[in-house]
Amino acid sequence: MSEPAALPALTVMHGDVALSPEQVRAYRAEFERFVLEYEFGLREIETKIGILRDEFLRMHDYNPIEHVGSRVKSPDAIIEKVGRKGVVPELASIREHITDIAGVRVTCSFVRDAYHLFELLTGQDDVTVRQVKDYIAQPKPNGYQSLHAIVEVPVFLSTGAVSVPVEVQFRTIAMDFWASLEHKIYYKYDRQVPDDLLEQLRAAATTAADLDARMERLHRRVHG
Ligand code: 0O2
Repeated sequence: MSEPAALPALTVMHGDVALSPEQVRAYRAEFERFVLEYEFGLREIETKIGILRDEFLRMHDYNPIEHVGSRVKSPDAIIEKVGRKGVVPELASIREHITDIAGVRVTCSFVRDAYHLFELLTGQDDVTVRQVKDYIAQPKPNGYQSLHAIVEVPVFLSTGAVSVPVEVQFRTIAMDFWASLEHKIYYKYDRQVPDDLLEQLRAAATTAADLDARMERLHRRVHG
């Protein structure tokens, strides 16, 4: 009996179907374009936040923003979320249902600044608010606090305008400190955090909120 013919080295399987190198290249180009739109959406939002920060600094001699960070979700994280949320694994469906592929985090000095920046950004004519989750007014059961907005911003490409969703998180330094530690603990214990640690995290979130309130009172007393 003769040996079966070896598959060409570049054959890639998509389900039960073998893809040709051209098809693989086309998929890759489509995915690159998909991610690129989110990178451009991030840039638009970052520019808007940067302009607000510079205006505050130059005209009011006050900087309400401590730090701005941004990221496009990694392909692995997108795939994980697609599986977890039961989204159809096709680009059009992912585009519709996964709204935090582009994310900007704005860390502010005070709670009041977080809300103020949220109002200033979401009040802009070319920014459409798709969803708001106010975890400052209503913290998550684990203590997590932050103000989340999914906004859509137009990006003008050579092929025309596309509306790109970007998740913007507004929080204080204390909230950010808490969230980054909680995130590390969550992954260290592979999402099964022991009860006593969960309790301590909740207590720490309350302490962080107290600190925010106290610092804001001090600030108001000094600056009005
Ligand atoms: P990363 O690494 O920041 O991208 P879900 O994503 O299913 O939890 P949903 O409804 O899609 O929830 O969005 P939600 O609740 O607005 O949360 C999205 C993001 O907020 C998360 O993104 C985190 O960045 C942050 N976040 C929400 N809850 C918590 C929390 O309890 N602890 C911490 N540390 N961060 C939180 P990703 O994709 O999970 O992570």
